[in-house]
Amino acid sequence: MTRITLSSLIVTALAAVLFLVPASAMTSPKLAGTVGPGFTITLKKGSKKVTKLKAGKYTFVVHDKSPIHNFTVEQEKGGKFEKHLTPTPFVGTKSVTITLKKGKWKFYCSNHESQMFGFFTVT
Ligand SMILES: [Cu+2]
Repeated sequence: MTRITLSSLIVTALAAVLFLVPASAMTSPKLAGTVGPGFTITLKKGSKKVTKLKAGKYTFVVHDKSPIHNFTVEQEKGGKFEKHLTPTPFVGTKSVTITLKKGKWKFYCSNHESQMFGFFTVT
């Protein structure tokens, strides 16, 4: 009887831990990235353009509206990180959670980097 109770407690505790992990990931603030359909790229939090953020986890919800563009995030100063959140032929919406560390960050389309880019600072 005691054994059954203990093991069921352990199972319950494990289940709680397993549920907590995705739950905490889902609570990270959302940033909305949009690229295309023209030669434009933006990153917003709510209705405001992102220029400064506190270090931490953020979920980038990227709306890629063109097969010729991609949405790439790179840490330029303070560390190394580079990731294509959406690849070039992809069209649609993707969510990617990234831990932003202190430094200067850039988001851009790697195919048209000289005209499609923006910066934000993480403090
Ligand atoms: Cu592009």
